[in-house]
Amino acid sequence: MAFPPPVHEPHKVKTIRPIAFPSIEQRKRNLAAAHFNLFGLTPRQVVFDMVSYGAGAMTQEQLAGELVGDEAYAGARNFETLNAAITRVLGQTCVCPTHNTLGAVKLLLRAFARSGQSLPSNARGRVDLHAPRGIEIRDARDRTEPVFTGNFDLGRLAALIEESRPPFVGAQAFADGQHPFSLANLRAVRELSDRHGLRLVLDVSRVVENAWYIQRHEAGMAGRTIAELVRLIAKTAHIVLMDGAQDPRANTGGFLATDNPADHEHFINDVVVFEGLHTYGGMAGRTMEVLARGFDEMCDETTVQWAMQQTERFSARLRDAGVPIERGCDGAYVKADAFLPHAVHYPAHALASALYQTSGVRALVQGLVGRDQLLPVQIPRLAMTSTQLDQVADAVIALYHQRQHVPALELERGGEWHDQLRFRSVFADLEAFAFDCEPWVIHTLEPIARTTREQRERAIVEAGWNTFLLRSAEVTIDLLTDSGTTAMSTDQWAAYDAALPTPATSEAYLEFAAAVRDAYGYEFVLPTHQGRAAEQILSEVLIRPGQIVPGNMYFTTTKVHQELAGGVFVDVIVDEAHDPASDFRFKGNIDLGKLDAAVREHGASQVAYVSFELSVNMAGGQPVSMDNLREVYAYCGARGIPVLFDATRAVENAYLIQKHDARFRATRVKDILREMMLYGDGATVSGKKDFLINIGGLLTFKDNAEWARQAEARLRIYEGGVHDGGLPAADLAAMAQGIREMVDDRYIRARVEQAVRLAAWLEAEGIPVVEPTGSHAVFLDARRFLPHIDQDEYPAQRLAGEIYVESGVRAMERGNVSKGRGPDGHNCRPALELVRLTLPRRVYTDDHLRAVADGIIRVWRRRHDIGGLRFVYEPKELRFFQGRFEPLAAGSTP
Ligand code: P61
Repeated sequence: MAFPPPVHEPHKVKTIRPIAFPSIEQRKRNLAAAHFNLFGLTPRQVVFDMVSYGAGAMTQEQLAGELVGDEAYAGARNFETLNAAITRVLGQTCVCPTHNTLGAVKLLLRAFARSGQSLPSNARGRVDLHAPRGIEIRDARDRTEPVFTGNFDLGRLAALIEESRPPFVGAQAFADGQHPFSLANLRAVRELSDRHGLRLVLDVSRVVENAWYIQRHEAGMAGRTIAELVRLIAKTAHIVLMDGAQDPRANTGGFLATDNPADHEHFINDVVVFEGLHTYGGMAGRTMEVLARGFDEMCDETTVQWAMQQTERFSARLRDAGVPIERGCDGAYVKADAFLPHAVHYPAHALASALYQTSGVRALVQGLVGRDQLLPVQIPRLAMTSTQLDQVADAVIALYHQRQHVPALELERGGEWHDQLRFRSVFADLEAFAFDCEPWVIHTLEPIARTTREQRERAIVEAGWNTFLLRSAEVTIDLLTDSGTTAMSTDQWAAYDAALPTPATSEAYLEFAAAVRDAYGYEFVLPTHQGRAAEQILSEVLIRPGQIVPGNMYFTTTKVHQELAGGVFVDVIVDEAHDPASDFRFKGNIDLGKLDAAVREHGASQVAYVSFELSVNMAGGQPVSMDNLREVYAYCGARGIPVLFDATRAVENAYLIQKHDARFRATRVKDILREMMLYGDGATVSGKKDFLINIGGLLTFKDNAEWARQAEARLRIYEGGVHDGGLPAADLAAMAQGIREMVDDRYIRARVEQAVRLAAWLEAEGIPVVEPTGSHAVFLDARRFLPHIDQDEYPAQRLAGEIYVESGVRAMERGNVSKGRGPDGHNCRPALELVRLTLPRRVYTDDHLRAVADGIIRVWRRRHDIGGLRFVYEPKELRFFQGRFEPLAAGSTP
């Protein structure tokens, strides 16, 4: 094979669409209301909508294109862009735009065909459009061809042409979604058409999939790129037409294109009657931009390989389980009559209803009634993860195992088209299928860097072996941080766009304050531009110079602000937190003995507050238990010591309580969080984590009006208005929506369990990671990974660099370099010498993370050849950000 299959998506997730998960009771009600015809269901009533048409994910370039539609009536620049893209990709120079593919078919038939004629074709799907016009489609497909099942039977085609003198020959790339042709056959069809003076009209809506098939299976084509093949296919026809909602991943749009100006003239004179002007054809300017960008992107080799591999894997999973299917270029087409032999009438509807009842998956029966008994289970292009697709396949398989219980449907109201049908039925006792996957589908995606090892070797040297100094354009999978790297949801973007700006009080602020009060139960809400700003204000309000601030392990910015306010940080975290091999479940806990000792030594009045971080970052994302929260609060309450949370990752902590504390297993994360917050007097939050946003922070107090007053006084001079904290209303609105989304049980489970899976893959190879897996990251223990490197030669820093060189994955050192030097000028040599692989929220799939694991496993296998580093440039403060190093050879340690 010329192109090895990619092991993960060549893109990451940019924005997501949340999925609804209707309960089985809701699904039954919905089914009854829709008369057992899934056409009547809306997307919010389904879990996965398995249709490819217009449901694909866009790239960020396409999304940007939506906003550059000039929406001119005449001579739109967007049409020029589209025309150029079509010419570049397909080759045809004369383009006639249409509102969608139906518009293109309409113009084509008006130009060349009339009622009573017949058309030879390799596709039956188009029957739906031709039969009502009195034009008959004559099947010319070669039924004996095993591989290129969309090939024309040339003898039959010749006979049909002789017999009925058709107006043109109609061909479809990947006909009906199931039947690809070979280039050789298409060329033979062209020759035959030319010989008879007929045009070959080709529907290229799924040309990319057909090109992939040719690349894979046609002799001599393996070395051709998808782009080359697409052009060869398109240039074989006299006229091409396309559905913009297929390969170019627009949500509508279409066109006819040709090199023949006379044919083009036909189309553009008719387009004004039915579609719009010849320079927009019934499309919005933005649609033309999305389409044009989709054209340029659709032949991207790796993306095509990835999408087709997903399709193959999906079909194979079903076929291996015995489910009767036909291959589809965009999914699997289930043979409903073989699946449900006892449902004689409308088996596809019976199957679709049962699948929806058991799992919430919608597969749609469309078009004219009576064509075939196939139920297409199509994959929306690039919108789903492999984990999700595996589970959709499993849902179909689970139904297959209980197929004899699926009831037949009784026709209540007939019709010619599937959308008209209504049925009556009963609900059988079918076992439900429960999804456990990302509760979103991909809305937009962002291409990621593809680099060679040589490029990465150069990049790491240029970055002085410091991953902070790598350019993101050089990074394939970026696990530097989960801070501000979230993929926002479409609901967040909607709120962002709708927010009204003002330097006074915005609705967005009121929404934000309401969301915070609902999530935490605290009264006073002060927005800040990010977490460290809240930390500064809190420290200034609560710390008197000379006071101590006991806390469960330091965080860099938190400690800096406590010290700037004159406080002294005292670490009171449990000892287990410093031992990466200890599997104690709640390593974030405060050791009450240590806390009591500090209070006794300094006196309660000398304790500013207890700084209580949830899901402790520097310890490895380790949670605090509910009991510990309660005990610390009771202890402090009795002594008049305030408890202030760093609630940056409080939701993740709440999830780990739900998972590991049997008493909370059935409690929603939202309720656990509320209970946790009872045991504190206020909190700072870096919103860039839990809140699912890219910028923002929060300072909040439970009920202390005086603290709030003092904090507001500082907010005005440091940050912005008291009702915006320096954030635009738009960001506040997105943050308010993020706060509502963060406590969704499915979301937080999917997020934290991703880290658990990554850690398990590494541990299976014996790679030392911090136990137990934390909430937001997997931490590699560099001391045990590279035991031959002295800590003063920075094993974690080197390991992060090696991981980048090996795999293009960026991680962060959290060890000797980060901790810095003590007052005596020596390195602190902290107990934890770690590399953090931090997981951004909703951005990477399990396939990305599998590739991360495989890369680290390769480093592990050559670990003995890896040496340390030495500083060549060392800043005084926070040296980990800007420091530069050079490598030492393995074994050079004195
Ligand atoms: C991170 F290398 N965290 O984990 P701000 N509290 C907590 C945080 O995790 C946190 C902040 C407060 C980052 C970014 C970061 O030395 C570093 O919104 C528990 O970033 O101001 C931030 O919130 C500060 C990375 C920060 C660092 C400082 O990647």
